[in-house]
Amino acid sequence: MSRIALPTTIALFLSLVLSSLLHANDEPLPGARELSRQGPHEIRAYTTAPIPDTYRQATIYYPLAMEAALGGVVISPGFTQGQRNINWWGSRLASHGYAVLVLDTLDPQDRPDVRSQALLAGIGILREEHGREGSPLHGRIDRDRMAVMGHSMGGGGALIAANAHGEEIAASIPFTPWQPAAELGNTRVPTLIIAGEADRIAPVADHARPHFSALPEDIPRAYLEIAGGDHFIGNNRALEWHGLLGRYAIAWLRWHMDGDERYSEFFTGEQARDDEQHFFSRYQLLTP
Ligand code: 9J3
Repeated sequence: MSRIALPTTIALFLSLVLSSLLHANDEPLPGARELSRQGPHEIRAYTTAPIPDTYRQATIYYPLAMEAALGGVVISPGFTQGQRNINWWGSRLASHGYAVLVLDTLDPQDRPDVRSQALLAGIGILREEHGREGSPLHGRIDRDRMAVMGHSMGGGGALIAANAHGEEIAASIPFTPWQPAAELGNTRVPTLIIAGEADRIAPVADHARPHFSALPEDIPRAYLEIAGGDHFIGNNRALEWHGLLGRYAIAWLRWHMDGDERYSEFFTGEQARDDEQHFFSRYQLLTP
């Protein structure tokens, strides 16, 4: 061993020890069961944040007491639907430590491109809540960690937003997305697509599967298709899927938005293989 090598080795070892000790989230990795239900944080919600001219109204869910800065998630409902159809995500994600803005579109029939504008405006609102005196989120938001989600045309909106304004977005999770002939080749945002095999409103052959194929090959992306799942597997009434979908969504946010690599385990480990066997008609995880 040269004179340089030993100190270098020691330094490398120490830096590894130190970086693991100083990991952003020094909490132990939860088990699959903990990630499949409400999280440890008590939550609150409010509707008094400013409203941009691209959506009608919104509710912001957040963990009441949490010292770490909060990443944000903005969520759009689908065609003719509203917050009431998808807001279980607000309380679920907030209880796991995110600030979550669930919106109502201006018109319930707004198309995906309008929803993409609403999602981007929601990100702006969450960022501004950080600086707004009197906001429950004053001083609590991490402006660099913002994600988009959406159901159906809202999922189409998430895909469009991530493709057009990826610099604003750290993770994207469209569920049962609807957007014909989506051009997604500019997407730089790690994207998890959640789909239902038996979706008759946004058939996977015309929507979710081509969406996944249209994403560039050099970004992290995952495709999760529930065997026999319909258009509404990610919505409030699909109680039987909340545990599983919540777990994958939270793990995706932790991994790709918060940068906690440990959460890749939830996509590659024994639980994922078990899910694949029992619940998925198709499952792909592609990381460059
Ligand atoms: O947001 C959605 O549920 C889209 C499905 C749909 O009915 O589109 C037809 C125009």
